Amino acid sequence: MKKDFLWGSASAAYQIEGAANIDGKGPSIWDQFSHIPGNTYKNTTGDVTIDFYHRYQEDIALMREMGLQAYRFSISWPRILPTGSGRVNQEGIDFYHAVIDELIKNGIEPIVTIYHWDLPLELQQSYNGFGNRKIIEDFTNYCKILFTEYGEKVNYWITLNEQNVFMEAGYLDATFPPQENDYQLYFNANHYATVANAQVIDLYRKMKLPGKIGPSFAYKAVYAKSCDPADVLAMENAQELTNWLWLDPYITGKYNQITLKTIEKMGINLDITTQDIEILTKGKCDFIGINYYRTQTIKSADKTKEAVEVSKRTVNSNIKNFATDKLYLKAKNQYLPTTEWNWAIDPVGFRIMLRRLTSRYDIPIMITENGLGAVDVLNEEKKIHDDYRINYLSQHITELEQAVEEGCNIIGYCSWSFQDLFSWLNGYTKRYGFVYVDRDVDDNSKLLRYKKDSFYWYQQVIKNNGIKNFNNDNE
Ligand code: BGP
Repeated sequence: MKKDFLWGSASAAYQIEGAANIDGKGPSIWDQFSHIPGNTYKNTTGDVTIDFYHRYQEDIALMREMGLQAYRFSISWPRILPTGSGRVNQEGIDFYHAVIDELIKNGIEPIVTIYHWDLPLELQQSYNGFGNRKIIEDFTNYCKILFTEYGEKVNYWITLNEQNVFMEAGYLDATFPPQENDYQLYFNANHYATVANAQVIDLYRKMKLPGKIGPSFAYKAVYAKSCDPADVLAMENAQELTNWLWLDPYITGKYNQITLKTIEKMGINLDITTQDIEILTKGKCDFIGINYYRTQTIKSADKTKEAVEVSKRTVNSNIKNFATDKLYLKAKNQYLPTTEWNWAIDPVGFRIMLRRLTSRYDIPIMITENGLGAVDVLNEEKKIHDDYRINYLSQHITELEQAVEEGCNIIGYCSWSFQDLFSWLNGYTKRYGFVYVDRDVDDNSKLLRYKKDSFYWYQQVIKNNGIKNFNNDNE
C-alpha cells in the first residue's frame, strides 16, 4: 500500500458512547426506539453500551498499543445540539475536542462521521426528520458548528453513514426508527438526505478547510442469478435502485436518467427542485467511503416464488400498486458461505465492487467498514480465539491488495470494529471487535477490555503495511 495509506478501525456514537442522558445530551430517535420493548434484541439499549464516553482514554491507549493509524468514530448530533438546532451544548463540544486531541496525541488520524443514525428526537417529533426538507437546513447548521470547531484538526470527514441503510430500514422495512413503510416518503426523505449531503460538502469547501469529505455507502455489489437476460436485466434494475441512486449523485453530482425514470414509473413523485439540482452539482465528494459486508444476488420477477422476502415490504405501504419485486427479486447465491447471521461471505465480491466503482467513477475510495459479526467466547484463561475473524479479514484484505494492483485508488481501510460494541438490533450477541468488552444485555457487567487473537494479528498487518508483506515475512 502507498506510504500514506491508513490502517484503521471504525465505530459509531450510539454504539459505543453510552452516557445517553448526561452532560446535556438530548434524546435521539435511537434512544426512544431502543426503549420500546420488542424493538431490539432482549430490549438492549444504548444507555451504557461500552461506556466510551468515560473510557475513551483507555480505548485510545489500546489503539496506540495496536499501532492503529486511524480511528473512525461518529459525533452524536443531540450531544452537540440537544434539540437538533438552536442551543449548543458546550459539554458535548468539549467531549469531542478531548477525543480528537487524545487521538492526535497518540498519533492516530481521526476520521469523523457527522451522522451515524442518531437523529435528535426533537427533529423527528416536530417535523418528521428526514421526511421533511427542513432537515437540509438543520443538518447544514449542525455541520457548520462541527467544521468551525474541529475543522482545523480533522482531515477526513464522513457526511452520512449508509444513507441507503438508514433509509431502507427506517422508511421501507420499518425495522429502524422512524419505522415507516412508505415508498413515496422513502424516496423523498432519501432525496432530502442526498441534497443535505451535497450542501454540506459545498459548505465545507466554502469554509476552505484543509481536509477531504465524502459520505459512506453500504455497497452490495449485485450479481445476476444466471446469464438469462431476464435475470441480467433484473440485476440492472437492482443496481439502479440499490446502488446508483446514491453513488451517482454523490460522485457525479446528478442522478442518472434510468434511475429517475424507474422511480417515476413506480408512481413516485420525487420532490426535486431546480435548486436541488444545482446543489447536487456543487456538492460532489472528494472520496467515497465504502462499507462492505456482502454481495447480493438477483433474479427476475417472472419466474418464481422467492418473491416473499421482498414483497413483505409493501404490506402496509401507501402505494400498493407497485413494488420493487416487479423489477427484481433477491435470490440465494449457491456459491457463497454465510455468517451466523446469514450474510453472504464474499471476499472476491469486495474486489469486484472496488473495480466496478473505479471503472465507473475513477474516484479515491476509503473502506470505512468491513468486518465479521460473530459470537465470541471469553474462555477461562480470558482469551478469545477468533480465528474465524482473522480468516475473514485476511481474505478481504488480500482482495483489497489485488484491487489496488489492478488500478483501484484506495486511501485507507477501516475494519468494523475496534472494540466490541452495541449491534443495533442484536445487542452484544453479534460482536465485531479486536477488543472484547465484557458486556452483555445486563447493564451491570464490568466493561473490562480483553485483547482478542485478532488484535495481535491486525497489529502485524499494520506493521507490515498489509497482508502480502506480512505473509512473505512469515514464510
Ligand atoms: C453497518 C453500520 C454499522 C454496524 C454494521 C454491522 O451497516 O454502519 O453501524 O452496525 O453495519 O451491522 P450489525 O451490527 O447490524 O451487524
